[in-house]
Amino acid sequence: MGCYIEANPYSYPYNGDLRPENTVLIIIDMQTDFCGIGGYVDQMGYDLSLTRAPIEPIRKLLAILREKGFHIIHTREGHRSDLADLPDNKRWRSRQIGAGIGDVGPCGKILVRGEHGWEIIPELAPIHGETIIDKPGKGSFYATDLDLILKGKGIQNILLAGITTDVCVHTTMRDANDRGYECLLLSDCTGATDEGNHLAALKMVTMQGGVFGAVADSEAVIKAIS
Ligand code: C5J
Repeated sequence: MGCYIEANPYSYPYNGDLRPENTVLIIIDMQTDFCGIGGYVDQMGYDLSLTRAPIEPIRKLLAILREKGFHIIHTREGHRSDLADLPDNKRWRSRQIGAGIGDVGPCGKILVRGEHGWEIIPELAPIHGETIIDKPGKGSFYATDLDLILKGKGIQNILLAGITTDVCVHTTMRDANDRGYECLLLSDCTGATDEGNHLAALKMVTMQGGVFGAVADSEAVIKAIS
């Protein structure tokens, strides 16, 4: 008998093989730049309550998964201080909306490694032994060693949390799915800069029998593993 999480459109994981040894929670980009006052998202003028909404649900789930020995990985989007890994068009677009990546803002240089805005928020800070992936792009696999690390740990199942649902979380989920990982998007542990986009991103996953995996909330995960 396997262990399944009640999810949409199917009970996750597809094969019922859900164990701390083969399952990771990936928490994507819970950085001040994406959910803190004066950060990148705030500078662009978006509603911070939307990207802050997942903080409490993630904090609760994280404590339980840590206690049960699940793998935990955190990611941070950010660029080298000399901006050598920042494409010109990414910088240009961010300047169009008044939050130029690499430019100085209230939290230091926007989306630059080592700056205050780039740090993971204290509520969800990684603890000793947890892997941190620094990525220059939206996806967590692009120009990182994430796949190598997941393979080395024997990971089959990925639970996805973090921000933003429609950008970095989705890009990571789609790529992970193509690589054969069994993915679950956590609806209350993710958030976007637009509520409609958040809901659309959740819905997209559930098409075609679960085209990128499945969707569930954190309570369903807690219930299944308790
Ligand atoms: C964005 C992200 N939205 N972490 N990054 O630019 O989703």
